[in-house]
Amino acid sequence: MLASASVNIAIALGASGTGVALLVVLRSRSSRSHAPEVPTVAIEDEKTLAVPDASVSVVDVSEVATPDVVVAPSVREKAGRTRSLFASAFQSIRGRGIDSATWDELEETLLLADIGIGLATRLLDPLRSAVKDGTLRSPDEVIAALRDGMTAQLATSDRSLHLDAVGSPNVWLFVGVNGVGKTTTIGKIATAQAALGTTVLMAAGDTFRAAAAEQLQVWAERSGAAFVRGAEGGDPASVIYDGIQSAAAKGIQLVLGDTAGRLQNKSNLMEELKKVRRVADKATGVVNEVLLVIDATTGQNGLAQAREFAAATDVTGIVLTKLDGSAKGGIVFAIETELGIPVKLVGLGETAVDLVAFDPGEFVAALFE
Ligand SMILES: Nc1nc2c(ncn2[C@@H]2O[C@H](COP(=O)(O)OP(=O)(O)OP(=O)(O)O)[C@@H](O)[C@H]2O)c(=O)[nH]1
Ligand SMILES: [Mg+2]
Repeated sequence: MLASASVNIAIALGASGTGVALLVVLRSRSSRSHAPEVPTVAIEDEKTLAVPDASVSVVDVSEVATPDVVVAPSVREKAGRTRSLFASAFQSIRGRGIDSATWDELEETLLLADIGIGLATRLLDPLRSAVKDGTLRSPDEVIAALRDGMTAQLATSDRSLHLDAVGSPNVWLFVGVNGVGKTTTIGKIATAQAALGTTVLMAAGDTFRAAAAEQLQVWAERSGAAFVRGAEGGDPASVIYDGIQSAAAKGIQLVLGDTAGRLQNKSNLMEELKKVRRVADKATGVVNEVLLVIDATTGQNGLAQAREFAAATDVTGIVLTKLDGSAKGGIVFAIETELGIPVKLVGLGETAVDLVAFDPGEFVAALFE
């Protein structure tokens, strides 16, 4: 059973206001020789993770193949495409010195990274003036000033995920267009939270396609979360409601609500999400996060999506997925400055540990190294 399983600690995300904590990853029963050596701890209360109920599918984690030992990746390591975009521009500017082409090159780099024209101009104009009046003299000084300017853009957001320790279940809803990574993100978060000792229930509010609930169920099985689903084509809002009520009845702390990325047409999706939110608010829980999932590879399109979803639902934060495969990491700046919505989490791959709390200092540093 779970109590006898040893677990390994890896760096990952947490909640409760800090944004960063430890993730405990269940060790694979067939531990492999290449697995890094890390300290082990034991999970003390297995009962809180296994909650039998007729309407809730509960998974005995001892029967589930758990992921091998893995350390959460870093943005520096995974956001290579955005990093190399900046690196090659800086190399060329340093090699040539400051001239008129410097500004074109910097602007082009910022635009390719999908920072957006408005912010690119706001970042570069003061640097151009500073070079003219002699305040900035060398390429290194210009690059350092750009770095400061970009850091300042991300300075003020509250990036914490709200998880109250006591009271009715915390509800985090996940919204976003199809294929962005909502279901995968829920799986990653459930893994991290369960490992931190939080009891989790997943509610399969994506009733649009049959495979969606099954996909979520696999993640529930992997992470040991309870699971609630409805009929295919059923009412997403009632699935979320049932999930919250089940969690409340069983004392489960966190409900992760999946939603569909598409319906028969787009305007219905927004109406549906509004209804999900209204109904969730009526259940015995507190909706304290509505996380909009955006695929970083879509760049500025993601910004358009964010506008639409933010207008329909009360988005509390962004999960930016697939930063590992995107050169458009600059979308972080565009989202935060244009919409004022904090990027809270970043997806860096497809496995359970490939999700980290967004750390603006680390992100900007990675771009400028
Ligand atoms: N490389 C990479 N792939 C990711 C990441 N997050 C999700 N994916 C992949 O993106 C694909 C779509 O992910 P889903 O979680 O099914 O997306 P969804 O938003 O739930 O999609 P719908 O249910 O169709 O609305 C899957 O193949 C995931 O493995 C990430 O951070 N990096
Ligand atoms: Mg999905």
